[in-house]
Amino acid sequence: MKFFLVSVLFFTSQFIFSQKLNLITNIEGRKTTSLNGYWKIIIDPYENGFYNYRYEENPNGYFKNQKPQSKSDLVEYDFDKSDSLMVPGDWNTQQEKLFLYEGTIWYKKSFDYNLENGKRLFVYFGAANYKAIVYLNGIKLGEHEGGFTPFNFEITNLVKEKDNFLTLKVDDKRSREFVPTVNTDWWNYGGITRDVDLVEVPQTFIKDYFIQLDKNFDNKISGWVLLNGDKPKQKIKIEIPELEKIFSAETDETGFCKIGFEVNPVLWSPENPKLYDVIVKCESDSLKDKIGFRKIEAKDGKVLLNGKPIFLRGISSHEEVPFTGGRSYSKEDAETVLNWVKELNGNFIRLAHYPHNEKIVRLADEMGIMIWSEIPVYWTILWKNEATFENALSQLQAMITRDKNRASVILWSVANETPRNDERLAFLTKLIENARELDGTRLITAALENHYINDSTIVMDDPLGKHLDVTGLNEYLGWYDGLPDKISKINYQTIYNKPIIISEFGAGALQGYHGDKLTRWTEEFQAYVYEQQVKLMRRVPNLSGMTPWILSDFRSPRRPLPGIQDFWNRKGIISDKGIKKKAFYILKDFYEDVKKNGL
Ligand code: GCB
Repeated sequence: MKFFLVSVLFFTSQFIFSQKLNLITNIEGRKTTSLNGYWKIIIDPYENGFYNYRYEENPNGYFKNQKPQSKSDLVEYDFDKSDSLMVPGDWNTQQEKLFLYEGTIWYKKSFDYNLENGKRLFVYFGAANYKAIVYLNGIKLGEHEGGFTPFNFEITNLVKEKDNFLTLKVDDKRSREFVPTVNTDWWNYGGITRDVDLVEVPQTFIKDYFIQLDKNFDNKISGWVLLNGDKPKQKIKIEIPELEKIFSAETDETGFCKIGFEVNPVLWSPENPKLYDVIVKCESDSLKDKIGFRKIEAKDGKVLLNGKPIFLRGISSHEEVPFTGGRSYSKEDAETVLNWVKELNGNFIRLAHYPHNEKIVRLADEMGIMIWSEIPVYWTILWKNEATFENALSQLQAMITRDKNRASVILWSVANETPRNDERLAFLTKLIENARELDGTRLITAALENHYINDSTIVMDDPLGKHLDVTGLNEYLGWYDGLPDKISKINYQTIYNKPIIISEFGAGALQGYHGDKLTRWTEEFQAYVYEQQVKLMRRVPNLSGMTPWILSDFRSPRRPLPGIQDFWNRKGIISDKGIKKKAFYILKDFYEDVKKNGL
């Protein structure tokens, strides 16, 4: 009875999260109509399309898409005569005049849709940076904050057969209370940056499900299914044809049902990234996914994959388009990035510093590359502000909701390089508790900072470490912290019996710039830092993985140095044009050695 109560409480909270977030998952597996392509836009730096001259919300804003009804009518905008931008896509790299723009742009897309009786329709956005207010046919559907997480709205009762218009106010102005806050080391690419889809579902549909290997058993799959609609109580089935498995159950009056059944799957691993077709069925809906089953644990200072210690040979990466720059969203870009990880002899990627698009996560599932996924709780956000916490929490919930069935994701990270203080500890501890409650099958981490106890000893003793499964550590020995010669003089200690991942080290180099190994910005300097760093890695206690900073150069407003940076962070081991620097080969050789001989 007690167990029953605990599990009811646990799964009820999952259900409440899912309802609150209202996010539909596995969009790929559903009937969709893409709204990608050119959208009409109006650049609105003063937000005239939203506020009147008294700075009150205008009920007749641009979202009404008005046209003069007579020759005397005054309408001071016209979407259809305005410019266009490609969706998905950041606006900064599409028009020169928008390169440094931060503010509001209105988007409009017209479409026809023939919705069959008894079906429901949602509009789903992969992401829009930063704040989006969405309207259909002049009526507000809702708002979303956070530039890297998906959101959707139901439009069943608003959609017409002809001439619908979807309007969005997208605003990427930075603000102190946002997540991230005003100061980041990456470009604030604005716009509708990921796919937009119309998603058609039956009256009662499978909204979400969690189907993963049970963390306590190797031969049990457990989780839950959640239906949404007017007939929530239904018979459901989970089928895994290749394992000749059919599991049946029934949802309750809230559409929720817990699942659990025995199976013997081939376990997912980088060497054999086995995915199974999994079919989730209810009486009114059916949905297919491809899911891998694996177990990830942290024990005695080691990370274990399927019960065996594994070293995470990784690299960090921003969501920047390879070869040209701009916010990346496509499967082709994801392929380039993950193939580079493979070429490095890697098996792991840190998707920094925010949730990346779903395509790269799904591709990593197929290619056998493990993922560290994180939310943009970066540097110094407003730890005491309730709204900032709610915002961070909803980004965490959305990240977990979208990717919780992906075997590749092994780590959820709640923060990067945050200062040690009580407010931050309280804030992050609450996030960690929430992450565990939503997904007990993965490890929780955060990228922490170096703490010296004398000139040559650094100790991992951040109080947050107590609450994490894996302690991430960013260090810049040889770059911000001394010259490369210093690296060999440093030793690490930890007060935690937990795995350490060196989540960043690095050095900047302009590809093609050569000199001696102590001349900054040369490939030789960067290579020297890598040579010394890989030696240091062998001396870090409990080292279970590393993700040096960073795979490719990426745009950053903090990096103005003419002729060298030109607004690019040059710590990539691959240039912004896709050319490998010397350091790439040092890391590649190190990973080859670790792969063969261990650390
Ligand atoms: C860091 C940050 C990362 C920066 C990097 C740098 O510690 O975590 O976002 O880009 O340093 O290049 O300075």
